[in-house]
Amino acid sequence: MDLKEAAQQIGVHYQTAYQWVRDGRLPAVKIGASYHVAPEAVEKLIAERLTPTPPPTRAQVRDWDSHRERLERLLLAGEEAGVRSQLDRLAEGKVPVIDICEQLISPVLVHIGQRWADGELSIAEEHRSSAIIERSLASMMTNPPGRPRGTAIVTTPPGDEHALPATMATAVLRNNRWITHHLGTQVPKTDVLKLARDIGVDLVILTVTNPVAQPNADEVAHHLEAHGVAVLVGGPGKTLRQLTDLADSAVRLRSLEQ
Ligand code: B12
Repeated sequence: MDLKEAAQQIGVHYQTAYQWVRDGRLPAVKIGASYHVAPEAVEKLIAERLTPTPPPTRAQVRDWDSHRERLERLLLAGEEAGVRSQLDRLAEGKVPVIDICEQLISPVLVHIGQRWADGELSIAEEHRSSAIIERSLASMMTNPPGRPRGTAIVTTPPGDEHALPATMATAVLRNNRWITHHLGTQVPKTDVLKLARDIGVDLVILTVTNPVAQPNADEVAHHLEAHGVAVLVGGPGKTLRQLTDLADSAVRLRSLEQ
């Protein structure tokens, strides 16, 4: 069958199937100007996508409390090198990025936010801490080798300037072998839709931290869903574990529906 038919059977956009041909995941032969795929290769790929991947070996941290205290102290002292080495050492010790985000970075940010709201910390101290975390997260944007679980866009809805939770979502998805297009914050819904279609993503993730932006997130989600794009909307207090579970389920469900 040709690549367009193969993409339809697998339940992905043509561009995604094309990408898989390019990176060798979907064997194909080029006849003239178009690619052709054996039906067995398509069936094998569908079966692979339906099989849950075993969780990687994870290192455990016994004392998150002392890590949190240390991170908060370093952030509030503006000691960026110390923050980097604390986070890098955890990552090099095979602590999963999701644990580093959920057990360490998020609770410390929540605590700093609370201390700012209570008037105990200045805006400058909060901003400096957030900026250090933003730069430190860059080293966690790794894509482990292996078959990608799917392709996603991550952004925030208009009205939500909180970039860090979206960056954490991207880091965790990439670490979970999702091909992730990170758009930063506040992209208009028409532009998200156009990119989602151009790339042929499986999912759009809208991270919401500012509750005021929740209706905007719902509006963007309705717009995308009305055009056949699957969306996951976050919210304050929702976890990265929920995000990865929902993302994997969404792709599995889509494959079953095809
Ligand atoms: C840093 C910060 C900022 C920075 C952001 C910088 C940056 N580069 O991101 C700046 C200065 C821009 C900022 C601005 C504001 N902020 Co602010 N900010 C914070 C702070 C301290 C940390 C935010 C953060 O990263 N949280 C990360 C984690 C901890 O939050 P989380 O919601 O649990 O995130 C998880 C989920 O989102 C999940 N996830 C991600 N994507 C997805 C997707 C799906 C589908 C799922 C299931 C899950 C999921 O993963 C995340 C990580 O675990 C918080 C404190 C806090 N409690 O969060 C305040 C906080 C969010 N901000 C607050 C406020 C009030 C504001 C401002 C209105 C302040 C002002 N007067 O200007 C503005 C709003 C700007 C706007 N229009 O959005 C309040 C919100 C209060 C409320 N509930 O209404 C908070 C809670 C502070 C407080 N204690 O009062 N802020």
